[in-house]
Amino acid sequence: MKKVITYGTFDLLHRGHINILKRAKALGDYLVVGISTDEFNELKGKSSYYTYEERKLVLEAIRYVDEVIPENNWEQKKQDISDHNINVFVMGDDWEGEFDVLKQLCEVKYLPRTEGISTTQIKLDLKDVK
Ligand code: C2G
Repeated sequence: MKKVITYGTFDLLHRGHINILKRAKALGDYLVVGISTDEFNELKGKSSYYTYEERKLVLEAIRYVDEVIPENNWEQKKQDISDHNINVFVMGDDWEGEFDVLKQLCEVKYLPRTEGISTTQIKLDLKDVK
């Protein structure tokens, strides 16, 4: 079984998230998603609208996602890859090159981001809605 992993906050889920989850799953048979905890989000300088539990509930309902694990820090990826016997690590290409160190352990793929949508933009757009 070919196992894929990806990580993210996945707040206010949108088609950009769905696209990368769908394409990540297509690279193997089983997709593990490391979803950022609220505490790690703060470390990332992000505050999510939905809590970790809410974001986890949503992710687990997506047909492309087989397992959701917490992402607590930047350092856990190597351990996750070995613990879960991961063959492919996937991220959007806004992270191009950032995780090449993981090439020692598995395939590393950066997939093109979906243009024209982001959680930040959704929040900004909603601010103007009366
Ligand atoms: N993404 C995308 N297209 C968009 C928006 C996001 O392909 N329009 C991808 C990102 O590239 C990322 C994933 O969706 O691979 C999740 O995006 P975020 O929730 O914004 O996650 P991020 O803050 O990039 O956290 O350790 C890695 C970090 O946890 C990644």
